[in-house]
Amino acid sequence: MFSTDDTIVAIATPPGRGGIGIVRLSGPSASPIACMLTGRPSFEPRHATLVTVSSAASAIDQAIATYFPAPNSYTGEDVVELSAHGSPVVLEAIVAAAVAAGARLANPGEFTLRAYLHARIDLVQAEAVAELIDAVTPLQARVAFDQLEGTLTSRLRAMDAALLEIIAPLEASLDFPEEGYHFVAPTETAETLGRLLASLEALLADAKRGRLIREGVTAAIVGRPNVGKSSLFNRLAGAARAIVTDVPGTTRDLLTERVDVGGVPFTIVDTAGRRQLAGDAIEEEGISRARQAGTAADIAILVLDRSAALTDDDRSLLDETAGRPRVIVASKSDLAPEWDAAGCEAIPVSSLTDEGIGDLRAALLHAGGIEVPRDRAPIANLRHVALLDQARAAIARAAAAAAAKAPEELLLADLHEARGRFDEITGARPQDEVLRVIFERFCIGK
Ligand SMILES: Nc1nc2c(ncn2[C@@H]2O[C@H](COP(=O)(O)OP(=O)(O)OP(=O)(O)O)[C@@H](O)[C@H]2O)c(=O)[nH]1
Ligand SMILES: [Mg+2]
Repeated sequence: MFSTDDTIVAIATPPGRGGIGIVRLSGPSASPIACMLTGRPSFEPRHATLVTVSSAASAIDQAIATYFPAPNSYTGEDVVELSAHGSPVVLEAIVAAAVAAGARLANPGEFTLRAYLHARIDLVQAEAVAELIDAVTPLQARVAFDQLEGTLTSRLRAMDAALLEIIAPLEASLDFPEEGYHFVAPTETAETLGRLLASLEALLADAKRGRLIREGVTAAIVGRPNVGKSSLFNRLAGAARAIVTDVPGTTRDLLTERVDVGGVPFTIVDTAGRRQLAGDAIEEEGISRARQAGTAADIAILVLDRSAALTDDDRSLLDETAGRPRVIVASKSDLAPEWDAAGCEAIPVSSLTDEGIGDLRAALLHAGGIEVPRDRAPIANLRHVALLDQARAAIARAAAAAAAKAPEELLLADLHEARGRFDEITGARPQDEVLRVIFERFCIGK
């Protein structure tokens, strides 16, 4: 399934037109094939060379060829990149000419897979490449880049080294029982395991934040009619997406917009104003959808008009949203207040002057359980979280066994299991099925 002895080719730049488009060749024949396409005898390593790319039939385009000999290339194999004009027709013709010259079309993620198989990167870094390419906010990109730089890998390596230090004397005492080298310091072992457990738990606690950064948060704006929900929605969206009028019951359909709140992708939903008595069947349907959206969202943004006295509708919404993640907005804060926002921990916000919008964004991050990011990037990958959790459970068992002065064999089984999970994360013990699932997520040319 994972052969690396042939030469693969693909367009490495996104579909569509652009100034430049890149065709990438990787494998033992990358350089001979590029020579055939360009009529050159050879390429100087890592030198930009102006070439004319031709098929057997005719010239295709002028391009810049760069040759990266193995092992110092992205894949660890011989790689040639041809930067041609960014026209799909031109790039496809170059790929076809390379295939005619003996290359094979690359599968999705195959360049990165080869980088992994040639130990240029580990599995965590390969996954980070996909996540970096897919990132939609700068924070997502930073988290992915951190993984690419090997942050998680080096933390795992440190924990693995600590495990090995515990394992070595245990194994020795098993091998030489007559030497009396018996499980020397169970208390010390239990303490070291306790410290390891704590750092694993810290990593896992961060993972929730990581998941939200990766997958985003949905926040529904709810409130009775005319309190300024759509105005707030437009403010957060940075565009006049929703219709705003002074007629109560303006919004009927649900409107959604993706916005970047402190680097986290939020999906904000504008909903119909909620009231007991709807004006017509359309509004009634809108209210029913608003109720569903309010319940389904991760966070409710409850808007209460501060320039008007609170009503029964407001109070029933306060009850309805209590006990779940919510942010209360005291809207129209540019007008004279009718009630005290501090009394119900509401954030005074004006969609007219922008007052309080920054506070609202911070409150959204807080309600979503995502504090302003610290310097340490969290793990955002579910595969990593699941394996780390199994490692944590194994180390917890070993720590308990050490504390109870259990036999070496018992501890060793759990400690080896924990190391096995670390190895699975970094791909030191690859499984074809895992690799297939990971690399399928890539697009072709990556
Ligand atoms: N002074 C002031 N007026 C506002 C503010 N926000 C909204 N309004 C006005 O309040 C009225 C209702 O605004 P909308 O945003 O349509 O309110 P809504 O909650 O979406 O209303 P429905 O869709 O009918 O439920 C409009 O006349 C807005 O101009 C604000 O911050 N300050
Ligand atoms: Mg509205």
